[in-house]
Amino acid sequence: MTTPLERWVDEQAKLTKPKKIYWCDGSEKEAQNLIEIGIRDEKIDGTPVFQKLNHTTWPNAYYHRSHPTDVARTEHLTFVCHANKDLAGPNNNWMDPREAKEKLTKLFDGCMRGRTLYVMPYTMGHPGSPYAKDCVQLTDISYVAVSMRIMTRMGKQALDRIGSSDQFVRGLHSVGDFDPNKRFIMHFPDEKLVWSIGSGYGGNALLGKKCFSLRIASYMGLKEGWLAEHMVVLGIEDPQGKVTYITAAMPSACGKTNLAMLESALPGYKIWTLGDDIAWLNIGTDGRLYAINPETGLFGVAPGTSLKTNPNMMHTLKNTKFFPTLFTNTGLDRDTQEPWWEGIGTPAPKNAFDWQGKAWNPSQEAKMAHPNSRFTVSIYNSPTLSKEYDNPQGVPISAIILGGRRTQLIPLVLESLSWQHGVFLGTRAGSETTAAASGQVGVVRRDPMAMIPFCGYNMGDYFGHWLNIGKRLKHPPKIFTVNWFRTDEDGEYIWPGFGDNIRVLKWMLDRIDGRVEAKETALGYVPHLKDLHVQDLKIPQHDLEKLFAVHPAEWKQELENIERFLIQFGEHTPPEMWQEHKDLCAALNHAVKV
Ligand code: SAT
Ligand code: MN
Repeated sequence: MTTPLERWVDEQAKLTKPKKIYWCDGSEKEAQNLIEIGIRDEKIDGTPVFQKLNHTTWPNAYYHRSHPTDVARTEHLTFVCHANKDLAGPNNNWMDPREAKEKLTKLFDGCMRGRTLYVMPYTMGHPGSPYAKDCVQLTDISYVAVSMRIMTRMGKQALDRIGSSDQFVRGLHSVGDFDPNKRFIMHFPDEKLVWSIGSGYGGNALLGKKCFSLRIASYMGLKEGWLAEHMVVLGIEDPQGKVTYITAAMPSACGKTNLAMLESALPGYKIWTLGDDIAWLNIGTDGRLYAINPETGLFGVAPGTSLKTNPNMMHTLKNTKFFPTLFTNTGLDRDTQEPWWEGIGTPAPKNAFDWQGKAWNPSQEAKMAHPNSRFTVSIYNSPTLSKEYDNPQGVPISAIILGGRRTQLIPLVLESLSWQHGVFLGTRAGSETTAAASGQVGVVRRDPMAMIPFCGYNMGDYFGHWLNIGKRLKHPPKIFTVNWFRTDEDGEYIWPGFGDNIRVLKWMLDRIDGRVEAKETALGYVPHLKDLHVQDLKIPQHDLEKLFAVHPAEWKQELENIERFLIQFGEHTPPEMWQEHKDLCAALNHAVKV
């Protein structure tokens, strides 16, 4: 008797026509073999898929150079194929599922000729967790198979869990011929199915990540009463040893990984890492919100990562507990075989390849590492891993941070007046775009809860879902916003960021435990400056004030922009959000008058 999984793999093989089918067991030995295959047999444009790095200085590390057009998520080629366009909403590209299948069937037909089809059973979430989900991804490149071993619980255990069930999330992936005109990432939420072709890049190709754990899972969460969010999960230990757990939503490449592994600038405080990208949030029997991180790896932006900005990550990258560590599209020192990126904290090597494999010329303006070059490393290698990381129930959340990258307008930190007001703070969030997605960098786009590229259904309904979750919580977390990125007249960041962000987290703990009062403003609660532990930072008082300055005139344009954004969702936008918008307009008007 064949199982539903075997039948499905068989059907996909008939379509894609690989030379060979290989079932992954998730072992370290297998990962070593796959890397060997990537070094020896598989190529991208003539370049081996993997190169061994210097194992004296970077133990267990391998280098991967992508196809030059394949360096970031391609949101314009990403579709959410609900039967009905309205369900996908204006926040998603939509295609009729039949049309999408027809289009991609042609592209998948024979695309694995001469290649190996790797079958990867994996679980998102700890296998003992009631919230875990079983999945299978097929791929035709060793880089994706090895990455999935790092990012998910992949292998035999997942296969055993699936057994003869047909309840598993399906993902079919092929790099195709890397042609950007034949690159598509298609989601079929009703079938819990993803089809992705033409890219080997993280968010496009590791289908357990954004495709399943956010787009498909957010839609499952809508129907089942939970939330799948683009959030880090961390514990903050205070000098008394009490650990408070929080989550934080921030768009890609806005410092989530640094926050999740922050090295505290305040003595006595310590951060415990649970996740750097995705949180699944469920309501516990005690009426609190519980978070699990469904992933097991960290897929972080390399440029800017150094012993100064994120020492814990640098230690993680050199840890050998879990094999292997991958570097993608960084620069490469030709003499020492070490990876290099801008902001690593050591001088650029003289004799180096840039991320495209070209001899690097320091006199040119070009960067050696791609701005979205990445490392992939197991979270188990992190020296700050929380002892609660594998807790099947997750951790109880006391605060949710909704962040973004704004050089103007948005204060360093803000506490919401209520859950509903907090949802509005998330809804009205905007952020300047980064290199993590292809397209123009540095323009403000509205990015509610940092989910605009990842919400697998109409975002108007998503706002309503957040409101409903709040109603069901007996002990809702406090909601805060943060913005580390505000600049002064010279365009310099005012706030030092990184390890000093603990000062903002400490204020949140003080608020959660009721130790300090806050000042009510038109935007929400802000700290009394005396309560922000910044005295030793020597930031001039007027600069500190700038971090919280509200200029109602600047807000006029912002409010119009938010209104235009919310209008798009028509009747899906909950009336509560319009009420909050109205209240904010009135509060800012009042602020002008006083
Ligand atoms: O592209 S990924 O989704 O893997 C990383 C990111 O953009 O957050
Ligand atoms: Mn992300």
